[in-house]
Amino acid sequence: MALTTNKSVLSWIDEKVDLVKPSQIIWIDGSESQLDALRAEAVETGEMIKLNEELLPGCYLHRTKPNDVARVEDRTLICTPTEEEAGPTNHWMEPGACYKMLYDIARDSYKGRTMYVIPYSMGPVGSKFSKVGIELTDSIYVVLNMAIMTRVGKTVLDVLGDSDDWVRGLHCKCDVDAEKRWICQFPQDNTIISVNSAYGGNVLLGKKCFALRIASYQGWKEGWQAEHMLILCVEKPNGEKKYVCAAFPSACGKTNLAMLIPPEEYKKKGYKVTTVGDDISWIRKGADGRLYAINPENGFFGVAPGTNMKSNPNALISTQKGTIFTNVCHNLDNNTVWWEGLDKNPPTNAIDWKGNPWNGAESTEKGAHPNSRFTAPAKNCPCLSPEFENPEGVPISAIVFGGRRAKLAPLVYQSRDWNNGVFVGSIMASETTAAAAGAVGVVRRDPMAMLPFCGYNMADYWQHWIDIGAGLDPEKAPKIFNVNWFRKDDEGNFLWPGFGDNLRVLNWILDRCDGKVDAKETAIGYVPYADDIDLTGIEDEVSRETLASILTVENDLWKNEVPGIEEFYAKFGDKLPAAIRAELETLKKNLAD
Ligand code: OXD
Ligand code: MN
Repeated sequence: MALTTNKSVLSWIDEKVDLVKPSQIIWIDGSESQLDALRAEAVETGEMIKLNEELLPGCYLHRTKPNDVARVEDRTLICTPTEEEAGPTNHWMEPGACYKMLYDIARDSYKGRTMYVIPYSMGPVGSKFSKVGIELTDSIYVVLNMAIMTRVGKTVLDVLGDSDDWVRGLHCKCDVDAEKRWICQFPQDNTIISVNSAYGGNVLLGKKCFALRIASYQGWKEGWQAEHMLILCVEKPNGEKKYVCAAFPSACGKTNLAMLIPPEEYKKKGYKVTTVGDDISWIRKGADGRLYAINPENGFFGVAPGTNMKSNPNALISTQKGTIFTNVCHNLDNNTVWWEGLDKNPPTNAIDWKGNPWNGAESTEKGAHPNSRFTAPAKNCPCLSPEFENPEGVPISAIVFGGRRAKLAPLVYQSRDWNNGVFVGSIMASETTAAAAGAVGVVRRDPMAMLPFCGYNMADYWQHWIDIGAGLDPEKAPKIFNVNWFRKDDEGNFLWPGFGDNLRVLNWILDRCDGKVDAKETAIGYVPYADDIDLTGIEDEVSRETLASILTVENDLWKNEVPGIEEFYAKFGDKLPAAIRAELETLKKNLAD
C-alpha cells in the first residue's frame, strides 16, 4: 500500500510502473522487520550470503557481475537542455533523446519482478539541510544498501508532505549489460535514471548521483554547496572543537583522514579526532555568518582492500556488524571475509570475488576485487562525532584540498584569501597510481575532487564558489589550504609518514585559522616555517631538514605546471570566471618575480 498521498510522488510512480511493468510494488517503510524479511529473501535466492553471526553479526556478502565493479564515468551523463550547461568536463546528452534511450532500455524490465519504492532522506530527517529522494529499484541489494547509506522509510514521506521538492530516481538492473549501462542525471528535472548496473556507486542513487551531481546543481540554484569532502573534528586538550572539510581525489586516503588516530604524544596531551563524514559535505551559511556542514549520508561505502587494524582501525571496526560486503573474498573456513591488505594470512579455503575457489597461499590472482567495498552503518564507527545527527550541522574552520604530487606541492600551504583558495581548488590534480588503469604518474586534473561529480558546467561551479565567498565576512569564512601527503625523494620514497601524523599538519592549519602562528609567504601562498610543525615522536623518521625540504616551493616546477593549468582552463573559454583568471595571472607574476 502507498505510504503517502503526495500527488507528485504517486503520479510519477504510476508513470514508471506503466513503463517497467513490475509484478508487485513494495514500499520500504524503514522497519527492521521488513528489512529482515528482505535479507532472508536475498539469502534464499543467493543474492547475498549470510556471514558468521558470531564473528560478523548481521553481515552479508554480495558479488556483482565481473563486468560491473566500479563507477563508469564515460557512461555517466549530465542531461541539461544545452551542452554548455553540462560543460566540457561532463558527458552530455540532450534530455529528450536520453529519456527515449533510457525508456527503451527500461521498458518492461521489471516483468516478473518486484518494484521497491525507497523513500529516503539525505541528511537528518527534517533538517533544513536535508533533501528527500525516492528511488525505485528491482534489487533487494540496493534496498538494503540504501537502508544503511541513507535514512529510509515512512518518516521521510511524512516530512515531505505534499511538497514537489524531491529527487526522482529510477534504477533498473535489466541484464547488467555493460553496453547498455547508463547513469543519467537530469538536473533541471530533479531526476536520475540508472540502467544495467548493480554496482553501488551507479545504483545507490542517494550517493554520487543525488548528493553530489544533482545536489551541486540544486546548491547553485539555492545558494548552498554540495562537495566531495570529508568532515572531521579535531578536539584540542582544552576541549575546543574545530571542524575541517577536506576534498581529495580517490586513492588519497580520504576515509583514513576522516577517521585519523592521533599519534601517541597527541593522545597523551588529550587530542581527539572524531568523524562527521568520510565522503560528502553539504554546506550552507548559518545565522551567525559562518559556514556549516552536514554529512548527508548515514553510512560508509568504503574501499575494503588496504583497510586493516593499522591503516584504519575505526573503519575496520565499523564493518564488524550490520555490514554488506561487496566483491571481497569469502573465507569458507569460518564464513567470514578477507581482502588484500587485511592481514598477512589469506585464507586457503576460500571463494574469490568472481565466485571461484581460491587458495590465498597459492593463487596469483586477487581474492578481493581492488574496488571491493563495505557498506557499514555510520553508527558503528567508534570515533563518530556526537554532532553526526545535528540538524544544524557543524561550523567549518578550514577547507582543505589535496592531491598526490611527488615533487610539486609542499606538504601544506595556505591560500592568501577565499578567491585564491578557490583557485587552489580549481588547479587540484593528482598523479595516477598503479591502482587505476592507465599510465602511472600522469597528472589528472580533478578540481575540488569534483571532476566526475559536478552536475553542471564547472566554470559556473567555480563562479558559485566565488559568489559564496563574496557573501561571507572574511573573518568568519573558513580558511582554505592545500596538502600533499605524498612528496617523494629522488629514489621514490615517501618523505612524510602520513596517516595519524597528518594531525601535525592539521594542527598547524588550525593554528593558522586562530592566528596563532606565523607563516612564510611564497609565490603560491603561505607555507609553515619548519619549526612550527611538531615532530615530537617522529624525529627519527622525519628530520627537520626533510621537513624543510617538503615545505619548499620550487618556482621552476610551478612554472612548468602553468601550461597544464592554462590548457585545462582553455576548455572553458569565456566562461572561466574573471576572478579565477586573475588568480592565475597573479601566480604567473609571483613566479616571475
Ligand atoms: C567513492 C569515489 O566511491 O569517490 O567515494 O569514487
Ligand atoms: Mn567519493
